[in-house]
Amino acid sequence: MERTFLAIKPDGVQRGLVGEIIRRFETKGFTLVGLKFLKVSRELAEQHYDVHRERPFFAGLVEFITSSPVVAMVWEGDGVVASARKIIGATNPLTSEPGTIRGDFGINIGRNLIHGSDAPETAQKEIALWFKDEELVNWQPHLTPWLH
Ligand code: FUP
Repeated sequence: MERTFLAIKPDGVQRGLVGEIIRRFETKGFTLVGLKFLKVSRELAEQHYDVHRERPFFAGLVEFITSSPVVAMVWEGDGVVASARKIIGATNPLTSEPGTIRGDFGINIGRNLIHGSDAPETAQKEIALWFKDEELVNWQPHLTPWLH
């Protein structure tokens, strides 16, 4: 079953949007298999955003993501990587559609509330970076037959 990595960023936590954001994935029908609340180390932040290392916004991005706690999660379900990206919305909240998390709650590209893996291969790397195997729970909700 496909899995994706999602992280509610410091702005989402500070603004009290943790419940609202989790609700959207839960009510869609995806399954939560990993969840933790943590202050991100500089090392983890730099590894997570390694592809952006040469970009002008890299230092500010690392500063921001390490500034205050985040909620790191792994969600499971058919097509969850692409579907979660749709639920999250476009990178710049000013252009993301209303109805998406960023479209409903954000205005600033540097404060866009949540991260979601952009492809299944990236998801696997990010899950391995943020979670140990034993922190992930293999289970199926009893509701699953009603969703398929
Ligand atoms: P996304 O996959 O939608 O989170 O977006 P990217 O991987 O392209 O960017 C990662 C993070 O870098 C964004 F969430 C916000 C930040 N960013 C900026 O601050 N400025 C930019 O011009 C682009 C991205």
